[in-house]
Amino acid sequence: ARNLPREDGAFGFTSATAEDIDVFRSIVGEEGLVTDAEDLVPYNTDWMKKWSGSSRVVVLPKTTVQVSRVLAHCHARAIAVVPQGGNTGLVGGSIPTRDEVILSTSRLNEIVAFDAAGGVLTCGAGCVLEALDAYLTPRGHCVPLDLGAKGTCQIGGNVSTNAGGVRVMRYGALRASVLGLEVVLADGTVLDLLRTNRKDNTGYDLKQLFIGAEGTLGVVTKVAIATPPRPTAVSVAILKCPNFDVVLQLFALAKTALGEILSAVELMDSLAVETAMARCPGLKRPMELEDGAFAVLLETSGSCEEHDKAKMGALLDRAFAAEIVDDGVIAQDMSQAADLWAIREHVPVAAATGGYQYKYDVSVPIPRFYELVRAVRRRFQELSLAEDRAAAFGYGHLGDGNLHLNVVCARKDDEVLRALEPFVFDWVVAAGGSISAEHGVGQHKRAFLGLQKGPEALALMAAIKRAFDPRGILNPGKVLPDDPVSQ
Ligand code: FAD
Ligand code: S2G
Ligand code: ZN
Repeated sequence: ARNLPREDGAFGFTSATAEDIDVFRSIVGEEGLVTDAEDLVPYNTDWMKKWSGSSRVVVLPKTTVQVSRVLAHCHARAIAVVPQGGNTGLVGGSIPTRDEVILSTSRLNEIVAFDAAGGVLTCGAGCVLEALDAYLTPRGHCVPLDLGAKGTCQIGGNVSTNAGGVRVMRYGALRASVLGLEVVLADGTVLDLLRTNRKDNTGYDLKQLFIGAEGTLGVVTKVAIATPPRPTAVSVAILKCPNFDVVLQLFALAKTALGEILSAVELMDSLAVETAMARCPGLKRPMELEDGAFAVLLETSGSCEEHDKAKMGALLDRAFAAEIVDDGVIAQDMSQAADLWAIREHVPVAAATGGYQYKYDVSVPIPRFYELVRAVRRRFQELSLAEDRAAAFGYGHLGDGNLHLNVVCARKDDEVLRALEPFVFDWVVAAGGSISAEHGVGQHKRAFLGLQKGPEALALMAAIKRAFDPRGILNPGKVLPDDPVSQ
């Protein structure tokens, strides 16, 4: 049964039939299938409940061979497939656009090896990030990324979105830490790029194409990742700055005074903090923040408690003396450090609590980090969109110029969407930034990719897509502006 060609007339795909599901069952067993309508719901809906699919079957392979056989079957039958990890993505990349088969990596969750000397971890794509960090802790290492979704997101999904998070300042984007991948291509070919060498200059670095490809070029089944030594001394402070100009002064001072031990600089505006405090009970208020003030979370990660504390103390003395900071809290122990981080990590949770949210994860030049929030608020005023209808706030990874602009509304509001898109994307591109910093393109931003990438680049991406996935069955409707493959 072929489903209707897509609205945009592109190549339609075959819907999986009962016979196809029998084939899947013969490959992964009953334990590797979800077909019950109720059980399917969480797989067909994203974390923000903005996108929903109508997949009638989730296949959960346990081995690479099973992934290969499932894909070979789908490829032969022109059945579209959505690879899914922890389903915490925020651009609709892991949700079917129609009734595609969902291939979940959740059962590919074995640790394969850990080389303690080199700090290289090899594991299944379905390993949950937090579980990997827990595995590494007693071994004196840590995963080179940390994000609010760590309890659910999987390393295969992190690789496929080239996830950022709060440790990018220290360890760089995930791309830099991935040493090898095992990937299964759309036709079932197993591509063994699973190497653990830090250096390997032997032809085109093919693994890089899968990092950030959001499931459109292949299914990542194993990952080899460089894991840094776990810092033995971590200190966290939240400081209050009266305005954004002073935030920039604090940032410059922190880089000078803390140097190599500075591991995170996260910014929250007053509305971001107030939204988290109001919607997430149990958070401990760090300080009073009047409108227009900012909270800056600083973290240092080093190997000598005394040395690091002395550096943080010297920074604070200089910041208070220069009146860059007018209030602040330094965590006295790891539990208080966790309390301070909890405020930052709950901002997106608060944004998702109640009502509807419009989210813009963008890279902007650091000096202009907060300008977009002000421009959106001005635009809302011009369009008479009052704050109780559309509240815009800004927070994010100041250290690497990654702003999270969130607009929260009582409900889905097309007038607010029209006010935001393409305004936000045009503004970012004009500022020399990127319309997607770390969350990827997914369904949300594919129509705007042409603002960020020229026709030559888009044509080359389409050529790569056709080379890797000639029938276009992997994650159609995501990333590229139109599905470059048709029968
Ligand atoms: P999914 O959501 O399941 O999938 C993401 C994309 O990757 C989809 O396109 C999917 O098709 C594809 N995919 C998944 N697994 C595979 C695979 N094995 N092979 C091929 N393709 C695959 N992101 C950040 O970068 N930084 C943050 O700070 C951050 N904070 C977050 C905080 C919260 C509270 C939440 C809910 C999300 C946050 N995210 C953040 C977004 C999200 O967690 C990341 O994008 C994460 O990397 C997604 O991992 P996942 O396993 O959930 O992937
Ligand atoms: C973060 C999470 C989601 C958002 O908290 O760093 O990446 O709100 C974000 O953009
Ligand atoms: Zn983020």
